[in-house]
Amino acid sequence: MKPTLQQTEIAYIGLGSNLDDPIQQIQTAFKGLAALPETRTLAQSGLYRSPPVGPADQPDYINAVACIQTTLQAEALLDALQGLEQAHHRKRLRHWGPRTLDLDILLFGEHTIQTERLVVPHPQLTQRRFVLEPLVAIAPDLLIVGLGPAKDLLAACPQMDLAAVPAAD
Ligand code: ROI
Repeated sequence: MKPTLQQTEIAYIGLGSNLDDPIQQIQTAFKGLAALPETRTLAQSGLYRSPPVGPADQPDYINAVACIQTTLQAEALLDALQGLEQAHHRKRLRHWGPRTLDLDILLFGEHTIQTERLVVPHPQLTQRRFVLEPLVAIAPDLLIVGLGPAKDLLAACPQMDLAAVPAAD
């Protein structure tokens, strides 16, 4: 029998951290993403700092977005991301509280997914400027399934205090 051809997908991953040297956490996570099996990184955004959405009594967050190409299925990618979070000794002290590393599948090709473990496109995508800004920075012409141009979502997204972190040289 012929082997089935592996479906390749373009996925966008949101990265966030506000504990244990967040800038370092995100930079290491970028490397971890690039090293995932069946996966290569196509683009990674700069880093952005923002105050917490949700409970205010926690440190500022560092956020970024990566664009990857993968032949992993969505749930296998989720497993791999959760493995990376654990490798960063993920601490999540409470719901909507501080965390060492958060890796979210924002988009997985043009798929809409709704399982117990995974909802894609990410349900908070349209509300979160700290996700949309880095996303549009690396994919200015992106069309999001069911939602429209990413640029339009960014224009409609509530303002927040979001600052680009200067690249280290
Ligand atoms: N707030 C910001 N600014 N960035 C995040 O990544 C982030 N992640 C979260 C909550 C607690 C909702 N707030 C956040 O999970």
